[in-house]
Amino acid sequence: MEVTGRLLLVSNRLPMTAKVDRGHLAVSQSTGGLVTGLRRAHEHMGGSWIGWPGDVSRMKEKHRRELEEMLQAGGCVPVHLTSEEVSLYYDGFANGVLWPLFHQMVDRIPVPSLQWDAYRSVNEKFAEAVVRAWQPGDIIWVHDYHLTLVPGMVRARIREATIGFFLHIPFPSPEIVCTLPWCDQVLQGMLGANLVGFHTFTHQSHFASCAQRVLGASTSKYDRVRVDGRKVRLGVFPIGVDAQTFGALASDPAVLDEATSIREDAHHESILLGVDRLDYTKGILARLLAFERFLEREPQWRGKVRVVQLAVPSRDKVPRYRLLQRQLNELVGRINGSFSTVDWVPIHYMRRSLNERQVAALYRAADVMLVTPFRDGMNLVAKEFVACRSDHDGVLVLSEFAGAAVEMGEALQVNPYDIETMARTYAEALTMPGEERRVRMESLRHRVFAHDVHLWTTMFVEELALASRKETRPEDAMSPAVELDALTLRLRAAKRLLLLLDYDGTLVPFARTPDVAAPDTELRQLLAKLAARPGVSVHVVSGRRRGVLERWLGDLHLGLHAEHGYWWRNRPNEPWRAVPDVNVDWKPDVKRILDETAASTPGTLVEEKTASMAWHWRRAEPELGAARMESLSRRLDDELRGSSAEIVFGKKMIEVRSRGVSKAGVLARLQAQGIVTAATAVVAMGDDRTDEECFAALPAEGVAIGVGFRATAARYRVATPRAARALLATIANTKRT
Ligand code: ADQ
Repeated sequence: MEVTGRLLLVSNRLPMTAKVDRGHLAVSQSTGGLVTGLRRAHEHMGGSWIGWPGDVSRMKEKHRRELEEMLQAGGCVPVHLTSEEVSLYYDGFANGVLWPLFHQMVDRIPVPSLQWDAYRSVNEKFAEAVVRAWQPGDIIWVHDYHLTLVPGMVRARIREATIGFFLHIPFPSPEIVCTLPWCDQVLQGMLGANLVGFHTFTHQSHFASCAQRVLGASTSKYDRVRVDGRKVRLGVFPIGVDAQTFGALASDPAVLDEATSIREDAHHESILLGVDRLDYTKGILARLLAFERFLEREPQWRGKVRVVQLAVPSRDKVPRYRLLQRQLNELVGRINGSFSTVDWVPIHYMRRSLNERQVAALYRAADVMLVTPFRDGMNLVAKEFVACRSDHDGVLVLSEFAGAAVEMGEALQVNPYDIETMARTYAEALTMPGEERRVRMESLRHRVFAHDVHLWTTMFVEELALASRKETRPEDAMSPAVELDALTLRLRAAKRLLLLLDYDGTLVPFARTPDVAAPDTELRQLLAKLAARPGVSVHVVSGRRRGVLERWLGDLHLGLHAEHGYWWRNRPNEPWRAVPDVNVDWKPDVKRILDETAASTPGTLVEEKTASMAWHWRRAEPELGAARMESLSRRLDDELRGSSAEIVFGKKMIEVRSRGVSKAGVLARLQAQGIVTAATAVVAMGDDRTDEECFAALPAEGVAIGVGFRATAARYRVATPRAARALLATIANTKRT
């Protein structure tokens, strides 16, 4: 698909790093797979790259100006951060809280709210920069956990923007994410996008469950979330590496020479290689403990194998990273201390960054690549290693908890928490026959080259363009204001007007439990005002019990119809009357079934009424509630075959009611009572299936108004109870013409 429009990339860091060297400004391009992939899209599609250029506070004014010009020439828009912001937002919240939490390490809660405040305000800064740079037709692509709030903030300002968000790290299960006090805001922020991308389906499905539980969003097939009337697509986009570039690098004679000299320096011992950012999620300590165990188990390998561990220091302002550095030094010292001989040192630990050529040479020199994170979004090292092995040799040992494990089934997969098995796997890798190594590596290479970072970028951007085109925006789906204006004009002209109003979901939003949705003062005043208008009669038609309606609305001049019209009274102080001759023999059996279901589904409850019974699952765990609803409806179908009751599906509830009682019956009754005549303009307003029955029974000139986002036969639609009230208010407030 051809995607047109500029690309606005948004990431914490810009792809350029600036420093002043001997009085001159030096700007270097960042390398690395992700940047390479995004840079190509950036150049191809045009647009801007928005991000932090690093600390410029100590730069002279002239260097700063020079930098701004260079950034501008490279299509970059800087977001400058103070050192306090960097400390609280970047080191504090993003790397000190979200990073461990999303990698399932829940030990940073409670969190100082100062850090959260800084995170919010820095996200605000980024969002403002995006809004300033945005032009109609642009595609905005926000990256990673530093900027989860940006999509929502941009959406709030530019409703029609096309926004994508990609999470490069795992998204953990709801139990873990929910420990974050601001979890709802993080979710809302990410859901500001049209498309939210993850490396694996597990991350995606965790996110969907979380949106259901925390925000009450509805999801379907885990790849669509509906929230605030918007549809957000979720998708799995496993990132790749720039395989061609790595492949070419690893076949470069100079790189191959370097690989040869690495092997010679290693006295042709077998090499187990680790290449990581120095991060506690990467499992470096456990990897070395397993090596120690391997040397204990397999003494014949002593003197014949070494671990080369390259680790680039990272985030060393965060205390936990400094602790890891200390632990690693100690562990390497201990293992080397106990096993080294005069001419053999088991672990060669390099705490530094190497350039891509040097890393490629190491990949070529290694016999076994150890990629053993405790948790990792994807892990690019595993793919870079494979891309470099044009000799079709080398064994990859890969943690089953890296996102890469899903795609790299031919690797020897390990559980990094299981030291003993890891040690055995090292032995297996070192003794794997050449033919098996070749077969596994060829399959891995096929995939790594086919699914490279460029394909990843293209697929995400295309899917994003599609998702934003498909999203039915609330203002598109709902009745346009001009139509609603014309409608109110018409209703105002009617001599007699009957309003049949549903309550829950129509006049008030759904509450956590049915009992707490009492009308607020604004609603009571609105209903009173409507009912006071000459020629207007207002009837509330609800599935609720009559006692509740009487308590909440009984003093107003309204007609009330409870239990979908089974109980009714047209005026205050009139006695309630019931529809005669309704058979309720089915109730004891249905009650037993509903009670059993409620007992085995925590968070659900049974509501018993005179001629109906409902099972509510709004507060259940969403997946369990939905599954139980399906089995319950099958059970009830069997039970009620040929009986005098029927099943009605409401929102997060199933109701069984006696046949012959429905909201359509209310209208028929009012007609029979002469309250509705041919001259009456009838308006029915409602949000669920029971209201559809009433819509269907309206006279030809009747007006149906659907509330909310769902399929409806209503001619008019408004998005929320708030919008429904606004419409009623225009009828109540305006003078009759
Ligand atoms: P990272 O956690 O940074 O990325 P990873 O995917 O392994 O992890 O990428 C690390 C990169 O740094 C690789 O390109 C590697 O070559 C390079 N590197 C590591 N050590 C180095 C060293 N000593 N010298 C030079 N280069 C070194 C996050 C997520 C990952 C996800 C990526 C991309 O945590 O899970 O794969 O984003 O989405």
